[in-house]
Amino acid sequence: MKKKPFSISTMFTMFLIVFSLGALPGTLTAREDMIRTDDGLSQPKVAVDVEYEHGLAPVANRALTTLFAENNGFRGNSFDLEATNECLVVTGWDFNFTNSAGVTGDVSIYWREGTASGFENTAAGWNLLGTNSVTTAGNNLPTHLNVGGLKLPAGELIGIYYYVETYPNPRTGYTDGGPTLFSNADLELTTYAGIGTPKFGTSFFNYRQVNATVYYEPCFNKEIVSGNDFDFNGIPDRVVEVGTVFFGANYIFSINHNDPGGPNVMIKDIVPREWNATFVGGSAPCSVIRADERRNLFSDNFITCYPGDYAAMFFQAAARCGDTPGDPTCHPYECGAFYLNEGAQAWVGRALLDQTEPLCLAAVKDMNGGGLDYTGAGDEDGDGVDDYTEACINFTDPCDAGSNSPGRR
Ligand SMILES: [Ca+2]
Ligand SMILES: [Ca+2]
Ligand SMILES: [Ca+2]
Ligand SMILES: [Ca+2]
Repeated sequence: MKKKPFSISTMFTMFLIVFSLGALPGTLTAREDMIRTDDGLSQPKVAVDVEYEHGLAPVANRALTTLFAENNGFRGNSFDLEATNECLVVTGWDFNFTNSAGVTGDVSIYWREGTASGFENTAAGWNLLGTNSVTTAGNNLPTHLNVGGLKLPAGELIGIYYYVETYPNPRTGYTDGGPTLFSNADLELTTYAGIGTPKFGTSFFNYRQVNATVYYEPCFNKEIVSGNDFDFNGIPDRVVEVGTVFFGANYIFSINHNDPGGPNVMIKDIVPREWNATFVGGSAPCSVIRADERRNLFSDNFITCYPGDYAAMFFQAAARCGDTPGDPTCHPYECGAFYLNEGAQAWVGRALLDQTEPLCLAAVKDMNGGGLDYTGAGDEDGDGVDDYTEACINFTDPCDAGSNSPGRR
């Protein structure tokens, strides 16, 4: 199973952000009368004083915006994307077109492995993500391009190149300068060139900052949404104390599956019998066959879901440790990884496509006094590696500085 560092707290924060994407009003101010542009289409810059809002077009997606303040323009732009923590799927884009509202035209978007910079003048290595028509919203306003399905594996640089096929209807607006890095907790965007005519020709302009919003969601992951919060910081704890009867907790976890254009899949997951698992909502039909200890028909809770292109599914797992006193699933008894359950799996037909990380807590003891750091950032054994990384990522003992022996798994 592939292991990678990830941050439950970060993901949880982003979860909240999903539901708080609101309108962010801004004001565009007047500029000089005429500006010489890359395509020679100097436009009289009449004074603009427009109240605008962005964040309106998308729904419950996560998003990263550069800027919407063009002073130049032509066919398109090149830029790079990198998902910093976890695999993401781009679900759509906004770009800036300098035309007045209501102009229609076609825009193509390409991607490549590695940076876009320096590859604007060759078609080699570029893949067409899609071509779609847009209807302009007006200059310095976001115009949506409904082309999605681009996967951004964590830590991999993906170059982007977009091109207006029907220029000057519409005409891309961009901003001189760069390269500029824009980022949030999930995603980094580095601006590069303005694109001229023809496609992948020698007419490109360094540097020009793309005016864009990128909308995205997690690829396929499972994460704790709520659970024990012994440090009252509003974030589910990533640490549990060894020797405590710590459950009695209700955990809610989510499974996201986003693969637009991919095959229809079935999601399978298993929650151990020591929990009562229930489906508590989401955008995909799911069923849970619950463990029934009394009749002993099933040894575990079996979860199956049938997501479409985009789905977020939520489950509650309520420990029933009182039924099974002494069960190690409910009572972490030594330091190391403590799994709530294993990873979810995506299936198509009989083939396993993908698997999420298991839900892992770091079981630790208070070795250095002062109690535990429930965020996982503590270092009880003082070996320089934090408790969560040791237990859940490196599989070393978070309570032993002197050896690399694995903790409990
Ligand atoms: Ca907490
Ligand atoms: Ca401590
Ligand atoms: Ca440590
Ligand atoms: Ca250690």
